[in-house]
Amino acid sequence: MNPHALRVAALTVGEWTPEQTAAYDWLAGEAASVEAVALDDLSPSDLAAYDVAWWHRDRPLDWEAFDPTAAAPALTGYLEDGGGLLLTLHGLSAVEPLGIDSVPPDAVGHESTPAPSGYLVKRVHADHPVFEGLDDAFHTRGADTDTAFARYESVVPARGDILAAGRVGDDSLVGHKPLVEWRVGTGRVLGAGTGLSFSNVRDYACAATRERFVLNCLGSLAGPRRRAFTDRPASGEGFRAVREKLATDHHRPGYHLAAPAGWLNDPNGLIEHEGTYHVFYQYNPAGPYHGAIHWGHATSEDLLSWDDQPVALAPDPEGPDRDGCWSGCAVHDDDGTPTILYTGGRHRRQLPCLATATDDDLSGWEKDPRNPIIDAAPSGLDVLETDDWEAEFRDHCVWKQDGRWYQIIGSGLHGTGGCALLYEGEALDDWRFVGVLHRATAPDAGAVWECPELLDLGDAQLLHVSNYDKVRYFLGDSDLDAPGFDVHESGLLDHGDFYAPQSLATSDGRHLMWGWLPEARALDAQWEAGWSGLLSVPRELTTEGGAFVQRPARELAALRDRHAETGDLALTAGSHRALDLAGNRYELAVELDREPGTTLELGLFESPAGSERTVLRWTEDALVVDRSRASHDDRTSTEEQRAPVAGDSLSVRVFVDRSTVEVFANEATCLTSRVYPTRVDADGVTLTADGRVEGTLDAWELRGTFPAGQTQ
Ligand code: DQQ
Repeated sequence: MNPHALRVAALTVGEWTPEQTAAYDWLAGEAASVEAVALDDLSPSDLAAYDVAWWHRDRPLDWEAFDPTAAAPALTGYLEDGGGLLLTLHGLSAVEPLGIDSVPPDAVGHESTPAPSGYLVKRVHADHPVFEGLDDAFHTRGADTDTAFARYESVVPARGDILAAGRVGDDSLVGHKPLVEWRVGTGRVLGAGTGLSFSNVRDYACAATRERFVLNCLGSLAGPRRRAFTDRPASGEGFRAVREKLATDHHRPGYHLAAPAGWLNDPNGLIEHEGTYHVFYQYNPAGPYHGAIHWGHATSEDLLSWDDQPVALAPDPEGPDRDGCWSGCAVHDDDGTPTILYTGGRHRRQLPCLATATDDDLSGWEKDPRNPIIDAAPSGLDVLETDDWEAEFRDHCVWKQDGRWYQIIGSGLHGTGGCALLYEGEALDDWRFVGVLHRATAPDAGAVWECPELLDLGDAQLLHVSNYDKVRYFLGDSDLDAPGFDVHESGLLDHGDFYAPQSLATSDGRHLMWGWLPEARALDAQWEAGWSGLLSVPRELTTEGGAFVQRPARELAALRDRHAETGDLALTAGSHRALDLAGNRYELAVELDREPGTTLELGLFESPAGSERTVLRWTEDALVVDRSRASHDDRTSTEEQRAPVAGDSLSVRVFVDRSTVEVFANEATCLTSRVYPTRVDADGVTLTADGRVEGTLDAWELRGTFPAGQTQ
């Protein structure tokens, strides 16, 4: 709306401060009218004559002294009828007492920064009118300017959209959440908690940006052209709108599960319930970085197409999970009710918490009022204490055996390294520590074991743990009475970008595993992309003839679309073959024999001139992913990845999906890689060899499985 036509109610409690006087006086020179309206005894009709209300407050409000009983319903009524409210600096703290959000900002005070400060725009909100005419990162306040502030840091609002993070100089403060938008009826509330001083101005470039930004806020709140978009949707249509925002990104996966936007890490709570598969995942709605962890949720009938569901678990500002709902699992309890056991984080404690499903869609979860259900890490053990945590003690794998419940929890022991702690119980809320099921022995086993999981594969049991770097597996037999794990074989589940996997026990008796495929690019590249992390394709885990087998889940065959290549493959020294594939969404299946001493190269993500190219190389004793020329973007990893393979015969399946490559060699050795060619046309695939290679080759283009957010 034209700022010069704005009629603004300047909200106030008591006398205007010099800062309020400066702000409202400035606005009086820009808008049609600015009139003081006292909040103390506001009545519903008081705001009817205004296009927008602004509460700029540079002093903390004493809610003991100010009773919002009149103001709250009057403001709510005004908003529900389409009004607009801007809350700046400490005004942002009013969202809770005014009934706009149950979670108020947790960081309030005064600050001054050594460099200019302001806001860093969140990708999915880049087209929001508050950012009209502004850069993706903009400074509203000069260096060394003491100003009041209020923002969300450790917590996130329960329902507001976070539009931007913080910025100081060239540093991105992604964990700061100073700019939030709420919908109330047809009205809107904007909270802008930092970098807005009108009385203490020394940097005039910042002042001009600040004025533009505040006028944008007021104009967009007042105008009739309200943006319907939210990145915290509750319906399929809402999720589609979020995915559409990222649709032009040629690195977004087409058949892998990524969050609608924002951050995803570990898969959690995998469960089949009444014929539907449920995948939950560690999710941050505030942006594409790890923080304020919620449980995202997606469902599938076929393990291929996923439907986004509303967030299942959110941190409770009053609860033991205030700082995050960390990893855990889901089981059917003794009555058949789906139940989640997860790790709640608060300050320096991480402890087990329970939640029970309240519906069969698994969309409603009731947290147990007795949480945490285990009060502390076992006292008789020297459990590792770190700067962050009183005890490293998290992540859960729960199962029932011979009428008793068991669980293992990830931990670490001082001086020894990672371990999996065994508990047993009569019920899911009643646990007794039994002992250490298994602990690190090799020096590279890691200081802490995260996300331990124990699976019964029939011939043997599989214990796997994530050791901050890789996922180490042990094949053997567990003893749950005199706790221990007899290891027959051990290794890595994957030699590349694959972490914190979890498995689903399907009703047809299979173990399907998904891992988190983290980004292999810098945090600012992730912020720009607007999303981070995806889940692997599901892997079927078995033992055959005593050997551990990992192969792509059989369901994946249904993704095959155009059968682009089939038949014999014969290469000789120096020969070169380009495959008939395009679009970086495909599967290759190759069976090969080679003349000893031959190296074979599979070129992936090749640009037309070859300046960008990722190479999967079969060397004498390994499969190697060479990313040294994978991307012109120097914020992406060039690290070489290597998985051992022996002999001169190789059976390999490769799944490529836009920025991922997953290699299954000889149904046992996996190598997952993230790559980010800058060019959309970097989709060439070639084979070259320096000796004789013979075999068969099949290649299929794969269909995408998300209804929206697809680059075609
Ligand atoms: N991720 C979770 C933790 C777990 C780690 C936090 C592994 O529970 O230990 O997001 O990636």
